[in-house]
Amino acid sequence: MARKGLIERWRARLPVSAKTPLISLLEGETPLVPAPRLSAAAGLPENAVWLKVEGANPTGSFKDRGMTLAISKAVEEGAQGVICASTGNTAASAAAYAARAGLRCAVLLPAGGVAAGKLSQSLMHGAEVIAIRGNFDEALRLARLIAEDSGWTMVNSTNPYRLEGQKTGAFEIVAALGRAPDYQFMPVGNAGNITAYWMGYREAHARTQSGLPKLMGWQASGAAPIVLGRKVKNPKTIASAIRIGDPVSWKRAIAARDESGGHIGKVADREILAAYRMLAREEGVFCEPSSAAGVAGLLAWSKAKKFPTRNRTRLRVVCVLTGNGLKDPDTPKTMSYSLCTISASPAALKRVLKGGRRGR
Ligand code: AN7
Repeated sequence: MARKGLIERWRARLPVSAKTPLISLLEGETPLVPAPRLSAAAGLPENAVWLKVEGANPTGSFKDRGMTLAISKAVEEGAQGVICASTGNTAASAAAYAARAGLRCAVLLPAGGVAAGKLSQSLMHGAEVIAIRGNFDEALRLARLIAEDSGWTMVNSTNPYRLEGQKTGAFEIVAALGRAPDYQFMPVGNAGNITAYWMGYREAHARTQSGLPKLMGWQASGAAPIVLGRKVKNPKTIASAIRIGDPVSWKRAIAARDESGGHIGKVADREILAAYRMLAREEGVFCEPSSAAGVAGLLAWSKAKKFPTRNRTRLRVVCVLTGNGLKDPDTPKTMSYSLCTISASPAALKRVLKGGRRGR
């Protein structure tokens, strides 16, 4: 069957009409991959944990789900250009979909705070890339201020179409598992995605009684405003995508947490990097550090013995891996890995290979 973009696939459940132009790069329908080794590491049955690999979207992150709708509606409404502040992935996605639509696109990035791949994407797609001497929260305030009185359409998650598009992740998971999972672990930055998934799961449940997961959101310890209950002025974490101190969807994330009976917690950078490496080495899935925050949360939750012990054979747990590991080529270089340079001779190569495989 020919691949469809997500607006076409879920048209009846999205705010579009026959007049809405379709700006699509055939996003969505990302793989839901079983994770037997992660299941075992979490002390759960082999078939419990599944990875929603959002890095398989056209620009390499979940942001494409919201952007196809936000840019399509911006074109329908006659926008001249779109603007966003971003820790990188929103910018990369906005730049690509705006290029596709022939719209101007301005992206405001925290100077020095964006992974190299994401910056390259925004530049290559022809966005007007503006580095702000400040953090993401300051860049977002600036973008909102300017957008209000200058006719640029905001495509941050303050734009309701972004969350409408992102809710389709929940529809796909329900379709793949035949029901909602019992738990969903995911990173939380601006808190748009956890809000969108809760909308999606509730809508799916209203139609087909598919059940509702407990939503388990994870912030980095140095950037955990929702956990601390106060804004964080200088958020710090190696996971630059979720280096956010004043999330836009703060209240709605708390509602999603409480209505679902879930939890929003924090994990240390050390735990994030351990999960990032574990997924790459043992599951063969390379996500970006921020995406690994949700997996670190899963491992912390199981270590604290918080999963019920009954009915484990039916337990289904989804981790949303929000972005592709290739976005961030620099973080792996800060970790130990095996790279040796030898002369181009068979003897030298044999000597290296005789050492045997280095352990995990
Ligand atoms: C890989 O691109 O905020 O809680 O400006 O890139 O919905 O914000 C990115 C966030 C998780 C957090 N994982 O999602 C941006 C931006 C990755 C991300 C998040 C982001 P939200």
